[in-house]
Amino acid sequence: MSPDTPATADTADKRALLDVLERLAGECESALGQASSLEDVEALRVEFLGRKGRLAQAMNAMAKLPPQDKPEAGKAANTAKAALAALLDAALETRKRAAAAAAFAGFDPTVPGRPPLQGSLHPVTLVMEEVCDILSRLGFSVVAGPEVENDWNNFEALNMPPDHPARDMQDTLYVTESILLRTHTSPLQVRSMLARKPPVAVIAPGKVYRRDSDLTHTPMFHQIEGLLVDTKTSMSDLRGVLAHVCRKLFGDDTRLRFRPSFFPFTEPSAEVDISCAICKGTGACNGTPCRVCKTTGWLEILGCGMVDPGVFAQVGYDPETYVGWAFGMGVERIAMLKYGIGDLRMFFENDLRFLGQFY
Ligand code: 2NM
Repeated sequence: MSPDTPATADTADKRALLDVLERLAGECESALGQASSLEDVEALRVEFLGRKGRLAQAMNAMAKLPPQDKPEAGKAANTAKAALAALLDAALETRKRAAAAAAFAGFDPTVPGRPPLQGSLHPVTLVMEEVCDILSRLGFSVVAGPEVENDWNNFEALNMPPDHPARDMQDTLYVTESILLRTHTSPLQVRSMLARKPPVAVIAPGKVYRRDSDLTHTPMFHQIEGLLVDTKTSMSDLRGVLAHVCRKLFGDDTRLRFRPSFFPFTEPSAEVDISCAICKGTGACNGTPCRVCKTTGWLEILGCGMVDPGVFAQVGYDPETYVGWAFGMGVERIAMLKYGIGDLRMFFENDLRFLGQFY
């Protein structure tokens, strides 16, 4: 259109629309100059390119132009749209870069990383592994089995028929009349005898459950029991094995003392004390009374005995042919003595400051 062409209503409309389209990019650019955030840029994209935005409004006006004006206006609209899109995309990109740079401001990639927290074994686990290791080297096999047991494996086979008074001291959680949480690991020895022919030498570590809860008892604790059955063995073999285990655990100078005791599944039975690992059996440390052994010089550490012939009869071993011995110890108690832990509750509080101290 030359400047001297007379302005009709139609050409004025076209001129006005082309002016609007030509100004859009410039206006968007100056508005972007004030837009500092990603959200500001997005708002401008809606304002200029949105479905009801300023470009869309201009396109609506274009619909009213006479047909011969539409191609020129359409071209100008496309040019404006491309220019707006380029401006907004570029603005978005620079804001994103700035945000990323700000997020890394003050970040020093040469600073060494924080070391991950390294786990450690629970002192109860450590003692169980150590005792199993010591006895494995002597030829014992380590056995495992269910914590939910039947009455026969837990009591009857071990000379504790229904109503036997020894059951009172081992009350536990019953699942049914005859299914219960095992009160000791002895059912593992019963299972081993049923599954194997003598000679049998097994060691049974694991969790056990009793209705007991005070400063020195928890409803769940850990035991390790050992069993040896052969045609010829005696209490002196038992004593030799236990002396070896105790000296490995507490030091070569550890002395042992056997006291007569009673268990339903052994006869004779004994309780074993070791010389106090803290005061070396003297009852005092640097002139002050030993708190660990309460000045006696001895620490009770396990129970043991010759397997009662009645137990052999229950598992189908001929009591005239076979003899055997067994022992059992509480793992928490051993761990307390070995590591000098004063309070049983520490084992179950899961305080990492405590648990991280054992290797
Ligand atoms: C103990 C003390 C004495 C023991 C006995 C048996 C079995 F199955 F052979 F009869 N297992 N464990 C036993 C003997 C356990 O714990 C203090």
